[in-house]
Formats: sequence, C-alpha cells, structure tokens
Amino acid sequence: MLNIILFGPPGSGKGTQSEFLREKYHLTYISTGQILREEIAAETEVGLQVKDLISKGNLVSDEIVAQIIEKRLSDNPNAAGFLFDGYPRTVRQAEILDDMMQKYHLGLAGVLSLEVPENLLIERMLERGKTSGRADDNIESIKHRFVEYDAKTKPVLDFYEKKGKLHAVNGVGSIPEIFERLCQAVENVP
Ligand code: B4P
Repeated sequence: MLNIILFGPPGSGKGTQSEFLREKYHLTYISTGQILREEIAAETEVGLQVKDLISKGNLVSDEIVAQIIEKRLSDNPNAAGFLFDGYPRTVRQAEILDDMMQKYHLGLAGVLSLEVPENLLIERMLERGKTSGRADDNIESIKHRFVEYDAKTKPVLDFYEKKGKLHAVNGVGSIPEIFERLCQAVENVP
C-alpha cells in the first residue's frame, strides 16, 4: 500500500501534481483545501465556520481538518493507498495523522516536498486568481498565507526529516518535468 503526503508552500503545485499522481498510482485523494472549499460552496456548518478564515489566508483549526481526514480514512477501507494533499499543515496535525494511520494500520511511504521560490509562488497564485474565483488568491491573503506557512507549516518538515521520511523535490519547471521528478521520488522510497 502506497501512502504519500504531498507537501509544499501555498501555490507550489500540490493540487496540480496530485491529479497525475493519483491517476498513475491509483491513490485515493484527500485534499483538505479542496474539501473545505466544497464545504464552503455547499454552505454546510463547517463551511460557514471556515469561510472567513480561509478567505483571509488563515489556517483552519486542527480539530476540523482531523475530522475531515478521519472520515475519508474510515470511508475508504479498500483504498490501494492515500495521497494527502495539503495535510498535515501543523506539527499537531502531523501527530494526529500518525495516530490515525496507526489506528487504520496504514504505513507512510514518504513526504514529497515541492520546493519553489516565493516570488514564483506569488506569480502563480495571482495568475490563478484571474480565473479561479478563489477568495484567497489576492495579494493580501497570499502574503498572510506565507506568514502562516512560515510559522506553523514549515516546522512539519523537521518532524518528517527526523523520521527519515522527507524527500525534497524541485518544484520549478514545466508541469510534466516536475511530475517526472515526483515519480522518481515515489519509486525511490524504501
Ligand atoms: P490548498 O487548497 O491546499 O491550496 P494551495 O496551498 O494554495 O495550493 P496548491 O499547492 O495546491 O497549488 P496549485 O496546484 O493549485 O489550501 C487552501 C487553504 O485551505 C489554506 O490556505 C487553508 O486556509 C485551508 N487549509 C487547507 N488544508 C488545511 C489544513 N490541513 N489545515 C488548516 N487549513 C487548511 O498551483 C497553484 C497555481 O500554479 C495553479 O494556478 C497552477 O496552474 C499553477 N502551477 C502549478 N504548477 C505549475 C508549474 N510547474 N509552472 C507554472 N504554473 C504552475
């Protein structure tokens, strides 16, 4: 069973590359960002709770995303593997995921970390903002997403580095080039 975390700063191409990875390796895809946007669009209780937070570029609470993840794990007992996109985003979330993976008898193959310089990330997200309709793809929210990323998400890298699970992948280049690098990393995980 292949369980992978796709990690990276906002706009690093996690969502873009996930589409190819899930298809190639037949993985069940869990994107907390996408699920939260669906909750907002459907105006569910969770959606109403997180709408403002997300539009301003804040992270949602660890408890809300834990519930989302647990539901997906328990709903998919026959998955060939899971691809986690944008989760975990705090050290607490990483600890919770560790516990949940034990509970569901899942092993973690590795964490693929997309590395892209900040100026390029901003450029990509502003470009996406022209058509995405995403409330957080504006310069103010983007800047705040980086503040959140540096303070809360970056320490997750250390968490997995210490476990020997971290694999850095150059996230600059064409989409197929980056996909090829990710596949090489997947095939080299022990
Ligand atoms: P996410 O949905 O995860 O969004 P993201 O980090 O902005 O983007 P991603 O890396 O997927 O970029 P994409 O492929 O689209 O999170 C949104 C929000 O949800 C968070 O800010 C937070 O509020 C909340 N949230 C989600 N998970 C959470 C959690 N676990 N805990 C708490 N809160 C959580 O790529 C970006 C753009 O670049 C696209 O337009 C794409 O076309 C382009 N692009 C991609 N690769 C490219 C390439 N190689 N060259 C040129 N352009 C490229």
